[in-house]
Amino acid sequence: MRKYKMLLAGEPVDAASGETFESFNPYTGRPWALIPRAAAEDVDRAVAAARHAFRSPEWRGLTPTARGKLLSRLADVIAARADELAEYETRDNGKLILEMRAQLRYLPEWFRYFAGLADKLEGRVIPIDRPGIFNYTLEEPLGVVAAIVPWNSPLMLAAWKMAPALAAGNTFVWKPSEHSSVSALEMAPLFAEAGLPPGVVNIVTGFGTEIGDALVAHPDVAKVAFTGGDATGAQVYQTAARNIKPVVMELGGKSANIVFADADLDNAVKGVVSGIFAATGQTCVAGSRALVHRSIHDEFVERFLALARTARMGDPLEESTQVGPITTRPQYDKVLGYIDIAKSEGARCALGGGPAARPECGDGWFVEPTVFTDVGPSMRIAQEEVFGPVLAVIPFDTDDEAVEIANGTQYGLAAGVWTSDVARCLTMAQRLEAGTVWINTYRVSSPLSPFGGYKRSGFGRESGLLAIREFVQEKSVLIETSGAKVPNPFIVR
Ligand code: TXE
Repeated sequence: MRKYKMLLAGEPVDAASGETFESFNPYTGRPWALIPRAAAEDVDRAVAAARHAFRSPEWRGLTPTARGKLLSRLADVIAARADELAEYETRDNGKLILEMRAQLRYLPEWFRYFAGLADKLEGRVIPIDRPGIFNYTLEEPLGVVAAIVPWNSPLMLAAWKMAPALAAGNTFVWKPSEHSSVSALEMAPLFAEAGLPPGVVNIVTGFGTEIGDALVAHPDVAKVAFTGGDATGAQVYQTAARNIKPVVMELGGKSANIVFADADLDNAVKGVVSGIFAATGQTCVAGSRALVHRSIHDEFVERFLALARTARMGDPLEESTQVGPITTRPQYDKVLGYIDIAKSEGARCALGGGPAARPECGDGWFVEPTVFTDVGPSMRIAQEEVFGPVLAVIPFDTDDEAVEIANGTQYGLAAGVWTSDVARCLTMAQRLEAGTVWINTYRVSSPLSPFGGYKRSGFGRESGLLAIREFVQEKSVLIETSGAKVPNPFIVR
């Protein structure tokens, strides 16, 4: 068993209590690493380290250009370790090595992109309507940013928060998921290697239910960046509200992949398969509802099932594996629970529908790729986030009906559209209530492109030019330049 330490003030440390917990390999269902089990006092230590670093000349004294260079160096250091980090992620969360490798090789781009923005926070000169007053603004960092991250893409979802927060001059306390802390702790030494001063990034590990509140409520945490489920998001939001604290949050979804009669069916089938079975459906943007035009419904389903049946399950470290295990035991139970709910609601199970009892799946937490047809838009399987390899197929007759069904959930993270009609591309992009609309493609992301939710999927944006604005505050400076005497001091000017 590998035993890990947290990162506080640049030092590898145990939890103050000395307690640890086990991290599981979802492919074997067995523990493989020991992670420090932090408590509130460890959160205090982490925030104090970040607060100290925020005020230190080593960090605050850097020019934004120098800060950007440090982030570029961090990108290089991560790039050199990308494959190694990917392997740790696969062992810890069971996602395919091919996917994690691609993700980790691309991850440095987030640091490079925001490194480039570090010295472009320019402030403004305001042509103020008060004679004799010179008014300008400063774009200042907030202070300590706390990031709470889930298990499905541990390093990527952390990087989406860390890169803009550091570029803007904040310091960082990172709480990975208790289900996937290993890659964060493996990354811990890289910050010093890149030349970041100690305490700029701190990692505190443990259970959300034990340290989440302490972190979110901590008076020295200036902002919380959260990705996770909406129920947890609501708790985080409440705690933040009680402490008058801003948050940015991404809370998952129930994304619709809409296939029109004029779509290139081959592409659409592959796109919808990838939307739901890639990452074993454990992605916030999973296209978990396929809305299919009635005229092509049967042909689409037939071709979809034919392709889905070929999915090779097994060891996620094998490059030939196409569908891996579910990351956590509770999530495995949740997915199977939703399969039962769908059956009891009257949906027709056209594929899968239970645990995968294949020899290549060993003792891991595997669920068969599952497809339900005859799904009504108001069924729970069509409304609630499953976060697993379970697709609900819903037929539609008109564009209006497709839009109504697609928009008819509380979520609004992403949507996919498959059509060859340019006018339809444009109108659907406009009418869909989702933070991202993919047209004739799915799951493309980039540091340059804003990402975030509409409705219950969250608020604020990660990636893209404006993401750095989540981590700055604007200060307005007003200077009297005319030399005029202060007029009547009892009247506000
Ligand atoms: O996520 P949680 P879980 C959805 C998905 C899944 C469900 C639950 O539907 O089935 O959420 O997954 C920390 N205060 N998504 O339980 O609980 C926790 O330690 C502060 C969608 O894994 O949201 C972890 O670091 N923090 C999602 C992080 O919150 C708390 C990705 C996320 O955990 C806390 C993952 C508390 N009270 C799951 N309780 C997406 N948007 O992509 C827990 N945490």
